[in-house]
Amino acid sequence: MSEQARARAAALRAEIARHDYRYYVLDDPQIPDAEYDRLMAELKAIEQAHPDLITPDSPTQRVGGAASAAFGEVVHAVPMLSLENGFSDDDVAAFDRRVRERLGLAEPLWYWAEPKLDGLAVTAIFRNGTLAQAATRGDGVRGEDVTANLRAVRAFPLTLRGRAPPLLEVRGEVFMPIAGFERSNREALARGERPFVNPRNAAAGSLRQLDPAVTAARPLRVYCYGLGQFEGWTPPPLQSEVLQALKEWGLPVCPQAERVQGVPGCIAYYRAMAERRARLPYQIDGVVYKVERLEEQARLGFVARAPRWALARKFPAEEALTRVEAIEWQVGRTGALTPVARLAPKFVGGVTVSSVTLHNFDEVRRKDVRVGDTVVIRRAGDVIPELVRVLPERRPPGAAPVLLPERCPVCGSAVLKPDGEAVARCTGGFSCAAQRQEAIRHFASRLAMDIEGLGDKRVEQLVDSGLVRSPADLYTLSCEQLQGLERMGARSAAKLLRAIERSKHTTLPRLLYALGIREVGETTALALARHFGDLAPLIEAARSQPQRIEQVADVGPVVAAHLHAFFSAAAHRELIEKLRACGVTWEPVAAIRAHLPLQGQTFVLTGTLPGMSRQQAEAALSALGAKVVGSVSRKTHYVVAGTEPGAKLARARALGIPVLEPAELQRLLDAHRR
Ligand code: 9MJ
Repeated sequence: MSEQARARAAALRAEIARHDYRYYVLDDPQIPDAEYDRLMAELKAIEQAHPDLITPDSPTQRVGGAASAAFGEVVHAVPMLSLENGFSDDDVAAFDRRVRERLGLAEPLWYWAEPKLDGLAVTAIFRNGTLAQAATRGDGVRGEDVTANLRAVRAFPLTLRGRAPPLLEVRGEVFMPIAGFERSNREALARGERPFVNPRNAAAGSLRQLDPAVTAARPLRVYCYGLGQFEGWTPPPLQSEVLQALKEWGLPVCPQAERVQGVPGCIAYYRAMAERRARLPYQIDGVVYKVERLEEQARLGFVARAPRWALARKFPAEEALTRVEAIEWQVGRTGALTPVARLAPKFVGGVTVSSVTLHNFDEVRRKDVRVGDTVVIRRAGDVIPELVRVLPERRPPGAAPVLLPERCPVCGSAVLKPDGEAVARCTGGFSCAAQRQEAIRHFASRLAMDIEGLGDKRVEQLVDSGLVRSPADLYTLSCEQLQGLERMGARSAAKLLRAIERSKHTTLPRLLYALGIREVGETTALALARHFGDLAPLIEAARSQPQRIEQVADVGPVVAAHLHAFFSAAAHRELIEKLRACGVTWEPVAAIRAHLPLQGQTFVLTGTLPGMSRQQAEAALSALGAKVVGSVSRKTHYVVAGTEPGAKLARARALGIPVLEPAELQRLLDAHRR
C-alpha cells in the first residue's frame, strides 16, 4: 500500500506542478479550478495518512513552520542593481547613442523591451532545481530573507522543470494583478479592514509578511527578468534567449516583452505600451530597454547602482483636475507654518489624493492658489502628490487671495515672516502646543541646560502626560509624579531630579540658547551675553529698541526681529520669571569673562573632526574664550588635526606648534564644560 501511495503522491505532485506551469507560465490552463482543487485534496489526504511521504517541495508544503519575528539579512552575491530613468524620446536617443559609442558600433542595436512592473524586486536561488533562498532587493547589496514568503506564492515554482543548472539565481518583480488587488480590497472592506492604497503597496506588504500564511492568501504573481549568480551553465548569447530558458525551466516571465531595433523600435514599443497600459492586467510605470547581447552588456558594465546597458523609460506622472476646498495652515515642531490645500478627493497615480502641501506662503503666492480654484494635481509612483498649477479661467467669482494668518492657528501667538525668508513661523515657542515638545527637548539638550537623561523619549512622555507644559514645570516635578510614568522607577526618577537640580546653576549664554529663540545659536547667544552682560538689559533692548541689538558683532536685523518677537510675548517674559522663581540662576557675564579658561589662546582647526562639525568646534572653543583663526602662524597656540588634515598640519609641525588630536580637543572641552 505504502509503495502505491508513494507513487500516487509523486504522480499528483508532478501533475499539480504541470498545471501550475500551464496556468502561471504558459497562461494556458488545461483543467478547471475545481479539478485542480480535487488533485490537491487527494495529495493532502495521502500525506495525512502517510506523513513520512511528505517532501519539502510538495505543493502542500508551501506554508510551513511558524511565523517568524523578523526577517534575516541576505547579502547578494551579485548586487541587485536599479535602473537609470529616462522621460523622453530624447533620453532614449541619448541612451542609445552612449551605448553604441561605448561599443564602437554604428549600426542599429537590438534591444529587449519589457513593461516596467510596479511591484517589489526579489531574487531567488535554486539549488539543484529546488528553491533554496529568496530575498528582497533592500539597498542592492543586502536584502531581507523572504524565502518562506516566496515559497507561499503559488505562482512561483518550488522546483524547476527539465535540466536546470545546479545553481541558478533569478531576479524578477513580485506584483499583484489589478483584478486581484480589487478583489482583495473588496474583501478587506467587507471585513471592516483598511484597503491597500495601490497594487504596488499591496504586493510589497503581502510579501513582507512575518506570517507566510498571510502571503499565501494574497493573489501575488512574479515575472522573472534577469539573472544573479549561476553555476554549471553557459547562458545563451541573448537576453531574450535567457528569458526563454527561464520559461522552459518553469519560471514565469512577462509575455508582453519584445525584441525591438534601434531608437525607432524603442519609441514604437513605448507608444504601444502607453496605449495598452489601461487594458493590461497589471500596473506598470514605464518600459525597460535592455541591450540584447549579454556579451555587450558585460562590456558596458555599470555605473554607480545601475547598468549602462539598460534604461527605464517612465510614463509621465499622471495628472488630474480637482477643486481646492480649503487652505489650512499646519504648525510644525519648530513653529513653521505650512499651508496645505484640502482637495475634493481624486484618484491619481494609483492613490486617492485629498490634500497637497503648498510648502510655504511664497509658493501659495507664486501659484496664486485660492479656495474654490480648479487645479491640476500630479502624482508619479512613490512621489508625494503635488499641485502643478491653477486654471484661472475656472476660478469662481469673488475668490480671494490667500492671506498669511497673523495669529498661530494652534496657540494664537503672533506669526513672524522675516523679509527675504520663505517660511513664516509661530512665535509661541513653549506656549504653542505644536512646538512644546521640541522646545523642551532643546531646552534640556547638552549645549543648553544640559539635563542628563532628558532625551527625546522622556520629553515626549513628560509632555504627553501633561506634567510638563513649559520648561519651568521641569523644576517643580516631584519624585511621585515621575514614578507614575512608564519605565520610570524610584532610582531613575531620583537621578533625573538630580540632573534637573544641577541644571539650575547655569550661565547666561546657555540660558539664552536654551530659550530656543530663532536664529539664536550658541555663538549668537554668547555674543549677546557678552554685549548686554545680563538678561534684563537684553530684554529691554529687544522690546523697545531692537535696532540696538544690531550693534552686537555678527548680529543683523533678522536676529533682532526674532528677539523682538520673542521678548514681546508676555508668556516668554513670564517664563523667565518662573524659572527664576524656581531657583534657576546664571552667572553675570563679566564674571565669566574674567575666568574664561582659554582666554587669549589661538586655535587653528584642520581636517574633519569625528562627531563634531567645524562650527560646533569653533563655537565650543570660543565659548571658553579661545580665538579660532584660519591659518597657522608663530602666534598660534594649538592646531587641532582631524582626519585628512591639510597643509596646516605640516606648517604646525614645521613651526613646532603643539598639535591636538580630536580626542584631546574633546577632553579639553569636557574639562571646561560650563
Ligand atoms: C521591472 N521592474 O519590471 C528590471 N524591471 O533589470 C524589469 N526591472 C531590472 N527589469 C535590471 N523589467 C534591474 C532591474
